[in-house]
Order: sequence, then C-alpha cells, then structure tokens
Amino acid sequence: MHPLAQRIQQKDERALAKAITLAENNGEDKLELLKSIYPLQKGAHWIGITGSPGAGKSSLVNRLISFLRKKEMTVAVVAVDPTSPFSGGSILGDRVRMADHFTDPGVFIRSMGTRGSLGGLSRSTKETVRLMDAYGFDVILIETVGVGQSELDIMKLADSVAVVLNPGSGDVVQVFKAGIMEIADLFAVNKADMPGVPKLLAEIEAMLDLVKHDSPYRPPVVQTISTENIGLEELWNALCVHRDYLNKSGEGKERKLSNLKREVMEVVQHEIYQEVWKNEQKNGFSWLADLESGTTDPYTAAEHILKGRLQPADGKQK
Ligand SMILES: Nc1nc2c(ncn2[C@@H]2O[C@H](COP(=O)(O)OP(=O)(O)O)[C@@H](O)[C@H]2O)c(=O)[nH]1
Ligand SMILES: [Mg+2]
Repeated sequence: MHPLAQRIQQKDERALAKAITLAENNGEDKLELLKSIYPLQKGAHWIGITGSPGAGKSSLVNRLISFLRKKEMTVAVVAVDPTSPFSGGSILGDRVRMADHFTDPGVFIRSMGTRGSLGGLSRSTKETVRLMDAYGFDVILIETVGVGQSELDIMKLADSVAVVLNPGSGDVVQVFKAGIMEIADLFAVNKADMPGVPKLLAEIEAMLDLVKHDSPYRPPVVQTISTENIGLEELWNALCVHRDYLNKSGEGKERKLSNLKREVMEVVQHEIYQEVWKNEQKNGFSWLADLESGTTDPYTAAEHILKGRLQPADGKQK
C-alpha cells in the first residue's frame, strides 16, 4: 500500500492534503497511490452543486456544511473555480465565509486549480473526491460554475447534481443551452427572497416537461434563501430522496459503471499523452524545424509521432 494511503486510512488530514497535491501535480507514484486508495473508498454521497457565478453556490455549500455538521455528518468540499485566481473578489468572499469551518476537523475544504488540459481538471477533481471518500467523509460537495464542457464532465462524476438558479436572471435558458438540464437531479431556486420566483418555477417545469418527460425520475425544485438559512432541510431531503432513487432503481450502479469506463479511457489517454510528450521532449521536437521551413504540416508531424509510438523500435523518425 502507498504510504499516503495508509496514513489516509488512519485519518491523517495532512496526508490527505498531500495526496491531493500529488494527484494534482501528476506525481510519479500517482497511479500507485490511486490504486491503494480505490478499495478504501467508503461510498460517500457525492453531490455536485453548479450554477452561474453569483447564484449562491458557495453560500449554499457553507450553510449545507453547518446543517450536516449538526447532524454529526462529516463533510468535504471541492471548490472548482475555472476563473483566473487574479479575478479576485468572489474567491476571497468564499474564503471568508468558509472560514467558520476551517478549524472543524469534521470539515475539509479544497480548491482546485485549473491545471491541465485534456480533461485534466475533471480527472484531478475525480481523484480528489476519491481520496476524500477513502478518508471517510460522509458527504462530498463539489462546487463548480456551470459553464463549459469540463464543468459538465465534473458534474457527471457526482451521484446527485443540484443546479442553483436565481429568479429574474434568465438562467433557465442558459442552463438549457449548456446541456445542464439533462444532468440536473434537482433544482435549488436560491435567492427566493427576490422577485420573480413564480415565473422561474414555471420556466423550470416547462423545461422539465421537454427534457425529462419520459424519465422515471423528475427532478424536484426546492426554494432556498441561503443568506437566511432557509430551505436547507428541503434541499437535503431532496438530495437523500435522489440517492434512494439511485440505489433502488439501479441507476446509481449504471452511472458508476459508465463513469468508471470513462475514467479508464481518461487515464489511458493521459498516460499515452505523457509518454509521447516526454519522448518528443527528449528528441528536441525534431519536427519543429520542418514546420518552420514549411516542409511538413502539423498533421503529417502528428502522424509520424503516432506511428513512432506504435513501433518504437529504434527511436528514429519514420
Ligand atoms: N438576497 C439573497 N442573496 C443571496 C442569497 N444567497 C446568496 N446571496 C448573495 O449572492 C452573492 C453571491 O453568492 P455566492 O455564494 O458567492 O455565489 P457563487 O458565485 O454561486 O458561489 C453573495 O453576495 C451572497 O451574499 C439569497 O438567498 N438571497
Ligand atoms: Mg462560489
């Protein structure tokens, strides 16, 4: 067993933090670590929370943490923020609000960088969640801004996805266009203290009629006011109902398996990419000069590299 895995099993929080960093940085022994961690997972409830910037995701996460702690459940949070760390404001705001929980050993909060391409972010998020699960948190909250494809991929790894919407924001059309409607397991109409709630509720139901009309599970809609701690009980109940549905219907198992399949493909893709990149680095990107002089094109160069990988006999260009 990887030494960090052993320490995580003994509930060493520093080892957990270290392991997450190792995974994020693609450390040499990362696969060894993940292999040791995999069977240690305890089956926490993985909950994705997504929505536009400013929708109140962090406020909800913060309230949900307090709510769950009162029920003596332990909570880990992965905050995935694709915005630049230099854009400032909201990140700092989140940090200040989250500060209540920093000294609580039953809470573990981690922000993910935007490191890596080729699905790198969703992959390291998944690895982080697995590490947290192995440590033994009861609930793992994954907060991410609902924008691009990588955020959609991140949401697919959750058992339950809560989409946070605000009245008067025109969010529903955005959510529909972004393909988030399909992966939503419940809607939180947050800022329910603001005008426009009935209109938003009607819009959500109309979209659900379109997207989920033949699905055996219809995502419920709960109203929340996270600044006033209202609606948390309903939100939590809806999440638990969804989890029961996943278990009873067999859909949970199905989802897990298709996630595992994707994960295997992601690891293979990544490992091949790393290997090729290392090799090309060693060869000093020999095709670069040909590109510069115009005697080759990117596609021919890529083809050569791939052929070379499939027949790596003499290391020479073919
Ligand atoms: N009026 C009102 N404001 C809220 C509510 N929830 C969050 N906010 C405010 O909305 C802003 C954005 O919240 P935040 O949690 O950072 O949003 P995030 O970007 O989705 O994480 C903050 O100023 C919150 O105080 C709510 O239920 N009602
Ligand atoms: Mg936030």
